Amino acid sequence: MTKAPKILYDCDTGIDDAMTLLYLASLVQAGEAELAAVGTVHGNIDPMTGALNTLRVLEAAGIHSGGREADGPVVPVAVGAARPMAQDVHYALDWHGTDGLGDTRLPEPAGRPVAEPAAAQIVRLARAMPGELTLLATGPLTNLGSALLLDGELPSLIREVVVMGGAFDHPGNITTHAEANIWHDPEAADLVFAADWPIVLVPLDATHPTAVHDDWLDRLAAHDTPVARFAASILEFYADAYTPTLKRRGAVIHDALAAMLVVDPDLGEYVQRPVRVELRGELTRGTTVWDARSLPAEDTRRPVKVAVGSDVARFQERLLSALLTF
Ligand SMILES: [Ca+2]
Repeated sequence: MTKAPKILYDCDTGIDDAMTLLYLASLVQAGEAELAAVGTVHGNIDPMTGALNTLRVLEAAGIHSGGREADGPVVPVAVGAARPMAQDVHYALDWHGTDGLGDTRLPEPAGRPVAEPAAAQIVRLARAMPGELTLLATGPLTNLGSALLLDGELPSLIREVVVMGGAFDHPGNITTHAEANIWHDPEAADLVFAADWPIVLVPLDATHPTAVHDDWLDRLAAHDTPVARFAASILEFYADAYTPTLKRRGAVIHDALAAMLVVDPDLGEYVQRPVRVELRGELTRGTTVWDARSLPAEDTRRPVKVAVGSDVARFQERLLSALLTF
C-alpha cells in the first residue's frame, strides 16, 4: 500500500461516484488516505446536484463539510464546470436516476458547497501542498482541464493524476468506441493527457471485468446498517440499468477501481503509452487512442500508465469490506 495519499476527488455524483465516496470515507476513517477536498462537474448530473449528493454521501459516512456539524474529518465540496468546453452538456439520468442517486430522493444535506469553483480549488490546494496532492477524477475532465488553463505550472505541483475514463480494446459505453467521461468533454480530456504530469488512466478495459453480481449485491443488502442500506438501494437502481448490458443482474462500479488503484497500485496491470483523444471523428469523437505498435512511439507526449486489468476478486472483496465497516 502507498502511504496515506492526499486525495482531491473530482466527480459527478452519480451512483458509482457515491460508492467511491463511501470507499474513500472508509480509507479516511482507517487512516489509509486523506481526502483534501471534493469538486464536482457536469456528467452523470448537473454539478450542483452532484455536490449536494456528495455532501449527502459524505455525511452518511460521518464526514462533514464544516460548520456546526463538524465533528470528525472536514472535507470541503466545491461546485465545478456546468458544461463541457466545446459541446453541449448531456446527463446520464437513465443510469443514475433523475436525482443522480437512483431516485432515492434523500433529504437535503446539512452542509453546503463552498463558494470557490472546483477548478480554482484544485489550483489553490496544489499551490498550498506542492507535490503532495493526488487528483482522482471519475467524471468528465472539464475541471482538471480548466485548472490547467488557470495555472500553467499545475502539472509540476501535482503528485499524480488518476482518471477513470476511456476505452481501448473494449467497446465504448456511450458510443461504439467512446467511454462516457471522455466523450462528455473530449477537449478537456485531451488537455489532461497532453500535460506533463504522471497519469494513471483506468479505462473500461480494466473496469468492466470488475462487475459485481447477485452474490455480492446480496451480501451487501444483508448488512443492516444505514450506509449498507443506502449503498444497496442505489445499486439496485444501477443494477436494473446494467442488466441488459451484462446479460445478467449486476453493476460495474467503475469509479471505485480508480480509487483503489490510488492506494494500492499493485492491484492493477498496466501498459505505458501516449494517449490522445479523437476530437474530430464523425463516428469516433471522444474516443481514446493509444499507439500500440511495436515500433518506438512517434508520439512525443509523456506516456500514460493505462490499467488494462486488475485483481477482480481482491477489488470486489475489499470494496465490500469497506462498505461493511460503517
Ligand atoms: Ca463518475
